[in-house]
Amino acid sequence: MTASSAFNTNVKQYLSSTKVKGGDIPAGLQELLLAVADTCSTLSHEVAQGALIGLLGSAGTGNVQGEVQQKLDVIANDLLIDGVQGCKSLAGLASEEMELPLPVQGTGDYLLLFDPLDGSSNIDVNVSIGTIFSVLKKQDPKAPLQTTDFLLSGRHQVAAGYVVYGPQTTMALTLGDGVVMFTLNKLTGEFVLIKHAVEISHSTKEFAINMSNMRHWAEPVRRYVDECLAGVSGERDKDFNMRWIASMVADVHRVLSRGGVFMYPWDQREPHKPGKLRLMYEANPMSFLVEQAGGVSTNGDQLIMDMVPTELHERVSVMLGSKEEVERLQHYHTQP
Ligand code: P6P
Repeated sequence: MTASSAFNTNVKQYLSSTKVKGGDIPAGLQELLLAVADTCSTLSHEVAQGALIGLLGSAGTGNVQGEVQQKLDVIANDLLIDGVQGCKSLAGLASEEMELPLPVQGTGDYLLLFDPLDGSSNIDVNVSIGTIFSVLKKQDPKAPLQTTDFLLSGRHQVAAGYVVYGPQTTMALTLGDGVVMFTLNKLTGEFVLIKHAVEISHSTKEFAINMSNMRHWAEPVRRYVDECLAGVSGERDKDFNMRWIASMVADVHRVLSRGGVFMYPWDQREPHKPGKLRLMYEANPMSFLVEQAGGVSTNGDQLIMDMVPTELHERVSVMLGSKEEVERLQHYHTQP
């Protein structure tokens, strides 16, 4: 059997044949997830062309976050909006790149939230970037769309995932019954199932954080990282390795693939902001994947998926990954 013939289930076949908690995946949700996957397949091709089609560099515009948009940020956002327009159960969508949500059908079962291209500061230096998406169940499918429809905790997600555009283009997906991974066959444009039942090891020797912010961290984070750096001669009795790709999708993909801890905690550079990363379309979908893979995801005080949002673009402190390590971090935060 050749390697390629070992993998012969595409996303459409997976979604139509898989049972989630004993039941079929609703047709409207299958349609939506397929539309997202197809769009990300197209986006993978655009990302790979980069300078060849003039797609590197700034778009010369800013987004609601006050960040300079890269050309590919805008293209990714437009592609995703276009890609899901035909989804009959999609009431509306919200994006990191747009201040307000966008109605699609106006009514319907689902709400889609996404960061169309996360890590875009890495685009021009050819480092992995990605798309993050979250699907919420609309509380009243028949009511016309309102911004407040999106303000649900991460526990209301019915699906979440990311696509990392790296050496392989790989999608991680959860529908609340475990995590699976697909890799894009660039010859056919189809995502093919490569991994079932993804699990994060409970212990790890690898942590990910931007060390240049060390002097700005709160004490619990400082203590945790100092102990990791002390290695076998310190509290932890083991040496640690450090990684920081500055692309959440790539760092979280590594955690899902081989364990580890990813941290972007609150720091005193902008003390009025709870963190850098966004709750609704970065932290929540990643937390859903991490919890479904046996890991933990916290903001230091509570599990991120328990947080009830007050604003669509609110930010959050994020510490996620291997259970034993994140629980240690959580303990350091809640210890007197
Ligand atoms: P820093 C990318 O801009 C992002 O939102 C995440 O993908 C990434 O983890 C983080 O910011 C990197 O931030 O401050 O290290 O550049």
